[in-house]
Amino acid sequence: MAGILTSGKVKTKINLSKKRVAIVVAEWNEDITEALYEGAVSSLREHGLKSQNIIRKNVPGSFELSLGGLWMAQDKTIDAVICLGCVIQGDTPHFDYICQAVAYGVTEAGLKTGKPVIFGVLTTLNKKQALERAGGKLGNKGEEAAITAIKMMVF
Ligand code: RBF
Repeated sequence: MAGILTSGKVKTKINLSKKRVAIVVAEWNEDITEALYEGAVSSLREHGLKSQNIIRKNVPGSFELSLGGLWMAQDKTIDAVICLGCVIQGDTPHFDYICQAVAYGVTEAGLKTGKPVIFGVLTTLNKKQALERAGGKLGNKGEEAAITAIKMMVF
């Protein structure tokens, strides 16, 4: 099955039936990350990926997405990795350390392996902002992460 990829006004027919994508999901703020995961999977399926070619792995928190993402990107059978997490600001500077580390780690995983490793991590000031971006009024950032993975796979 071929999907249609839209970029600006350009629509491209793509065949992604042989592509394998790993989705690494952080368990912290699980209600949010599950919604991001559902969005990513439905978007990949819409574009023609087979369900058996979408491989899910869990990590405890967003901080662990870097290593989980790297491990999956090192798998020769995987074409792209999507890292999904949600970091919500608390009363301590922990938020900044986690956000900075995961942004750096996800970048590094992609550069080290030469594969798309997508940053699908919400970094919000509160739960409301996260819900709005996980299937709420501002869409689903998991879906957007999946489209980014597809665009990079067909680069
Ligand atoms: N992980 C998240 O994915 N989102 C969070 O909002 C989050 N907040 C945390 C706040 C504190 C104070 C701590 C100690 C950890 C938090 N983590 C969070 C977990 C973090 O990503 C990681 O799993 C742990 O720090 C263990 O390395």
